[in-house]
Amino acid sequence: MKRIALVGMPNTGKSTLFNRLTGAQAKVGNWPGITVDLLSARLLLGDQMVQLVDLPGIYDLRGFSEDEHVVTTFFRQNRVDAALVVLNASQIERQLPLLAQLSRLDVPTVLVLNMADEAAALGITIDRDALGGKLGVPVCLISAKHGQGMEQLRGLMLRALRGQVAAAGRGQAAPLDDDALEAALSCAVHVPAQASHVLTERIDRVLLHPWLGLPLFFGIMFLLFEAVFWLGTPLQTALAAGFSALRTAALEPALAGLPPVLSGVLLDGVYNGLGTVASFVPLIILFFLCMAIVEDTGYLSRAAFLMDALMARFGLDGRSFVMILMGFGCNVPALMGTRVMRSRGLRLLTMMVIPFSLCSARLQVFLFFIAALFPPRIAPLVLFSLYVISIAAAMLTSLLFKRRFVNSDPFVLEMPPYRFPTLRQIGLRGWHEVGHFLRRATRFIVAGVVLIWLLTHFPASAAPGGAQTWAGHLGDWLSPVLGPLGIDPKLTLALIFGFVAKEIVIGSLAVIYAQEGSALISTVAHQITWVQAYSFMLFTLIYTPCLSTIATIRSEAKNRAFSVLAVAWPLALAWVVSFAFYQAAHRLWT
Ligand SMILES: Nc1nc2c(ncn2[C@@H]2O[C@H](COP(=O)(O)OP(=O)(O)OP(=O)(O)O)[C@@H](O)[C@H]2O)c(=O)[nH]1
Ligand SMILES: [Mg+2]
Repeated sequence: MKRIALVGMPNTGKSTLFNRLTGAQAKVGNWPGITVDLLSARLLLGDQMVQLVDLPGIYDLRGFSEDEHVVTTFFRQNRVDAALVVLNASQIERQLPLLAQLSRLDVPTVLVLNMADEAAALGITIDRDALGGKLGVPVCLISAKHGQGMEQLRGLMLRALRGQVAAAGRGQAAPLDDDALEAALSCAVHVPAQASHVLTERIDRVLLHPWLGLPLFFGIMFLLFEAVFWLGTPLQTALAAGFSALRTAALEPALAGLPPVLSGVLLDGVYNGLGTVASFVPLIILFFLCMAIVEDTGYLSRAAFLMDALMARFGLDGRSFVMILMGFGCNVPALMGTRVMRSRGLRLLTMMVIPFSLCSARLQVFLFFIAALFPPRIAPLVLFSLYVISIAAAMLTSLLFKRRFVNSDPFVLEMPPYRFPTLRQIGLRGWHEVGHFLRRATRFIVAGVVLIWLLTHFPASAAPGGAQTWAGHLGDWLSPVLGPLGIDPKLTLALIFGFVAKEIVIGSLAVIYAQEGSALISTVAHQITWVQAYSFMLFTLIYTPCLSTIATIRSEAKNRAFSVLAVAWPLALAWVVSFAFYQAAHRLWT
């Protein structure tokens, strides 16, 4: 199968184009460095199937970041039949030198000028034919986001595959040096003297205000979180009630004929576990929609800018802060996002702090315990305190380790204009994230929950869930370590499984207590105190987020000692923090 690659600078819309051409769902966002790995999908071009490959954005073919490495390795190891060089039409003067560099690859090239809509709005005019003539490659002007110019692009892709297109720099006599680029630009491109994004500048005058900027940023984030819970919590309660009703009305009668062991596994294990997790889906959807909006509009880059100076004191930079924010959704993509960093020290330090970000899976655990043990009036405050501790743990860690992992890369931030995501983009993104959450949740939960059911019900002679079961023994065995934190054997079991993925914690509690929904909440409320619950939440917040995080750290850092440190340090910190809290609070309040 013929192969076409998408190359270009970061944030020029390669993934948007990739999605538009192939119908795939690559992640898109208004932040340089969203794509960090190769992605490929097939598309029908004329009468042949072609493989299209989306690559991470690069500034330079000779660069040293992991992203650039991915791209150069790709070209070295794969036969590529044509390259689409995607540039931002409104920054063509700055981005065109990349085309000259790519001429070294010696593959038939089509120059794709994306974001034609923005260029037009800025009054930039580009004479395609003249530009193509000067550069010796065909040029097309498109808008991947809105779908303009796709037919023409497909036509050029076909021509490139038929060998009717030259490699960049081979189409004419003169080499593509600075003079040639200069000549091409001056005859084909007209940029008005004042080409600036007026709206973006106006908004930034407020949002990047020297002393209003940061308070506004935290205010906006706070309001977004409030909105998520205000809308999401009633939905979650309704869904949980629905699942319980379904169980009593339909499932229990239907399974009544089965042997008790089997109906136990199915109802108390699989159904309770999945139902309890599924009821959190509306909250998770809302949460990711908010993240998508913050990311897609370009506000993330402003966050990086606003926090850069403060983060530097902790040995990090503005990009690390953005990765920490992304980690609030899921730690894994945030860890991979560190590939844009050129300094290895900075990258490792950032990877060390990202796992403290309170991700959506942990959020689900906290919402459950907060609903069980704290009055609604102070619930938002309790949750807020956990976010504060999440950031504090990250900052403490970077302070402690910044001398070991030194940042050697002063970075220049690109500030993209504000872009408003289309409904299609938001929908795709939300769908993608929820699919990811559900796939993870079901994969881990079904296996985990069945295992926990077995552990809490065997040997058959023991009372279910009692001290004589295997689970009881396991809890006892760890009680010298976790007892001083107020974490009882039942919670211990949930923590052990939570090591695999936090999505299992609530599902496993449903099995351990043989309850679900509101009944589970009230059982937990009767069996533990709020001090124990908070201690448990602290531990859950700080220790290893999940196996996937560890695996990602291992594969990204490519260093065993670092991976061990990245697991051991949070475990130790979690123990110390929970211990200190429990011992103090326990004496004061109970
Ligand atoms: N106005 C406008 N915005 C676009 C267009 N194409 C993409 N965008 C926006 O540009 C931003 C970057 O898009 P991506 O597709 O993630 O860019 P990328 O080149 O894959 O970026 P990296 O993966 O970081 O290298 C997103 O906010 C898109 O919505 C376009 O034609 N017009
Ligand atoms: Mg991309």
